[in-house]
Amino acid sequence: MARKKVKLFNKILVANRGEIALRVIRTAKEMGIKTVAVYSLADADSLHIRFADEAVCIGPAESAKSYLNIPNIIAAAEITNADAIHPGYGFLSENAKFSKICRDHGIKFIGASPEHIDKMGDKASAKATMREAGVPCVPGSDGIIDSLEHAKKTAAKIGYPVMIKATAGGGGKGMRMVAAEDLLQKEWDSARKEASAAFGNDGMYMEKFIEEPRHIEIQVAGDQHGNACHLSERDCSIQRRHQKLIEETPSPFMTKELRKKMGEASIKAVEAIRYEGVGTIEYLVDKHRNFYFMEMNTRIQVEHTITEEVIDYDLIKEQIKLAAGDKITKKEHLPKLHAIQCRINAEDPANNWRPSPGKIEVYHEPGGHGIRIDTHVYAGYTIPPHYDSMISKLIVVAQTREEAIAKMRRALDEYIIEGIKTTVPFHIALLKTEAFNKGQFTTNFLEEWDYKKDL
Ligand code: MV4
Repeated sequence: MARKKVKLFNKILVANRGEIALRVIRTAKEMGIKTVAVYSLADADSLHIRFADEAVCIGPAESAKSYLNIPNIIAAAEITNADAIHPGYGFLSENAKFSKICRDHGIKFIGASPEHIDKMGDKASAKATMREAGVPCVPGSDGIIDSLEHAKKTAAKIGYPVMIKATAGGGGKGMRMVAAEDLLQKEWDSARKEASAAFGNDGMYMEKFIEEPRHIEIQVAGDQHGNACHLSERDCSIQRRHQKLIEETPSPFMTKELRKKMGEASIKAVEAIRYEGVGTIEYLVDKHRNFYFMEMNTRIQVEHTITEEVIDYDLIKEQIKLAAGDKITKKEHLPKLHAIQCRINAEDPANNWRPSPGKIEVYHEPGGHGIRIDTHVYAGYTIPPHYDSMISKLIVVAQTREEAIAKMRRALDEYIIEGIKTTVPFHIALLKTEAFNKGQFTTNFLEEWDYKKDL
């Protein structure tokens, strides 16, 4: 993807934990770049500390006092003489203030600029920017709606059902479907209250409600010279409460023509804002294969792995090279294989997905051709209760979708994790469903399938 020789960094501080911290450390090591791990007191036994060249404790278990503690992280970078910081995903990865503070300290933030984070973080203005760039968007309000009256007028114009969304939102918070006008006031008030409490910003916008959509996202990258490329799609339609559970590429719904259109729209988006680094453009795709811009993620994502497997690029390596000034020379990268990722969470799907932290007593990973596991856990490891419940990503790659599904089933059967509850039984059941095997699913899949009886 990026191809010119550039001066790389000497030392990268990884401002994250868990599998993604390890993921970044591994690539940095292969590139001959030194690494610094930071950790909270709850993570003293974590592998990212063992595999990094240096490690600095940045605070107590609570994220707010450690992995979100900007002064302590900057101090750790200065003490260790790190010239770049990789934020991973979550935590400070899309924090404009942190990106700016890194810049002000002469530390390269291997992520988006504060300007790009701000521009895409406000969803109504991100949408306006994308529409301007010629990216298809869901019909709806022109920006923020300032009153209930204005909301009523807009909804009458676009037609029910409508979706009201918080401009500071994303990931579904402060979002409401409204089926008819008599329900508008109630949903309007409750969505605004929720947005105000969650983000301190109750700005709302409105869209036509897209029924039974798919969530298909395009991996993109931009360099510091104005060039952009896309690396095809990922289908992330199967989610629970806006948490992705399984991702695959290519999407079983994709066609050559649609990929070309979505890829070209995504390149236009990156070029229009002169985005630098790796990112993802999320779309809703309706049953007629119309696609609509939803959001842009200005970070490396959990599911970047499946793109790596089918395009044959190390995206963390490309991200580091782009941050160092490397040039993009090829605009379009098409999938050569089929990859699927199951997120293994320490949660009990039979018990309302209750978190299940604790000690892993027995641990055995599947192996063999086409299997990849990205994880920080091991036998005897204790999962702390303070953080995200994802403990492992099981990724398979094969020539066809059918072979990838067969391989994933075999791998899930071999995956032994005892002492805690995990989402492994859920994935085993999911891979038996007719809908998944036929590739016929939408974002409503989990509401329609009574998975508890199949666990
Ligand atoms: C929508 C939509 C239907 N119509 N917008 C959910 C999270 C946020 N990123 C946007 N979301 C949606 N926006 C319109 N106009 C349905 C969803 C949605 C959804 C989207 C992707 C993946 C899973 C989802 C689950 C429920 C709702």
